[in-house]
Amino acid sequence: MLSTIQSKAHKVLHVLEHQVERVRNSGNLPELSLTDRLIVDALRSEGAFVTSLDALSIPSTPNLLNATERLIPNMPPATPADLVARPGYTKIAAEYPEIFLWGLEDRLLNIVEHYIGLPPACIGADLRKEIANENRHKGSRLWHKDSEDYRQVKIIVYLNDVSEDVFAFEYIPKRLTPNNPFKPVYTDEEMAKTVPPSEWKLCLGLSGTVVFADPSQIYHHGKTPGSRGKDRFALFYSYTSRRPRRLEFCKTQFSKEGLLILENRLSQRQRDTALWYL
Ligand SMILES: O=C(O)CCC(=O)C(=O)O
Ligand SMILES: [Fe+2]
Repeated sequence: MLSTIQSKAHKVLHVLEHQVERVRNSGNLPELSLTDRLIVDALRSEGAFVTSLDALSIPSTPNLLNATERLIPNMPPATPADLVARPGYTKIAAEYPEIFLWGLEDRLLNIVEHYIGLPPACIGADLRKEIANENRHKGSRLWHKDSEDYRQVKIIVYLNDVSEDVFAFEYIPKRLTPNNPFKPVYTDEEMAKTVPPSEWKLCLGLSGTVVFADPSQIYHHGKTPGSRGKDRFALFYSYTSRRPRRLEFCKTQFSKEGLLILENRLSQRQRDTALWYL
């Protein structure tokens, strides 16, 4: 009983500390262009924003695409559960550093910092091949919210065209997202009883489509088109604050060794963002 009260008090205190830190940091936020401000505003109101690599025009995008073209033919096979294949964070940092460096571009960090309200931590940079099959009830294929921090940003970059018959990111807009602390995950059938499918937002788009989302604020999942559909290749960049709600969970998403390989190529801000807990 006492420990439950203590743990609740600890959580409330942590939330308050975040709020105070956000107010303190509000005078230090970097400049944002009008278009980047639109992304931050959409994250606040809708919980997500869809754009493209072309529209973003990040300087290192050609290096990123060059690296993903080299990596995709060398992806490991899917996991035994046949859900997702990923090369591993250390491999990305060591052999395809351009992938990680893209996620540390100043423009992206500015957007993330404005939204989170605090200097960001990059807790993962990942290339995933999601396998199209009938398995709808495992891991991130179930509707869920991420729980690493109170505010998070995920940047998802599609590396193949994603139409109705391809694995895709789907979310519930923030104003409709269920808020039941006792129900962490929903199947499609359960979600349909709570939010009508006509309100679900399926993110489709050509290769190079970029989705910004706060996965801690909106219910979302990876929608499999079934075994007759097509797999999806996508990059996933993940950001939290540097004092996240679940520190241990954040630390395990990126290998220390992988990050240290890159240390000498990073600016001070990038180092603080990538090596925040070392
Ligand atoms: O695969 C997807 O589109 C969703 C993955 C997901 O839920 C996440 O990365 O938080
Ligand atoms: Fe998620």
